[in-house]
Amino acid sequence: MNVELYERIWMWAAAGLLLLFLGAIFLTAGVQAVQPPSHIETVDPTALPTHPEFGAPGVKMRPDGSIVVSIVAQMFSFSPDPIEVPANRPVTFRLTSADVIHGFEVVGTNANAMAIPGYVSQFTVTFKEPGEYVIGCNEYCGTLHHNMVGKLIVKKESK
Ligand SMILES: [Cu+2]
Repeated sequence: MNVELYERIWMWAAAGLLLLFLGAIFLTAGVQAVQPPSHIETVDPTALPTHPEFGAPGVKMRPDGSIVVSIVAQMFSFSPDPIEVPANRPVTFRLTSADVIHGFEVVGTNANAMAIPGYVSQFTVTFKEPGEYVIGCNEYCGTLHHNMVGKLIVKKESK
């Protein structure tokens, strides 16, 4: 079979791009731990105010010293806000939405998940750098979406 030179070049270029994109997926998933939250847990979005956990969202410490933050996202805020967690300790975020799909991204970190009504998204991160971080909603959720920001305060651990 005779394949023209230019066609051959384009075929190799296309194959190269595919390999490059696949490599980027494996690199970010494996090395930088960018993974979709796969925690499948459901919750009734209409009954959040009386839910034992999401009825009173906030920061709690487990007996082993790790931190759990329960968060409810709704138009156009996050609850609690601000969120205060210690540095250098695993922090498990558990979030859900009371209305529509929202995003929850701690800007400048790899903490990033969707808040989906009816589901609990869960992920664990350890913040090494104390400071104030902006939490942004990165899913368009309505007319005031651009105002939907929160604050995360990572405090230096005092021991
Ligand atoms: Cu939003």
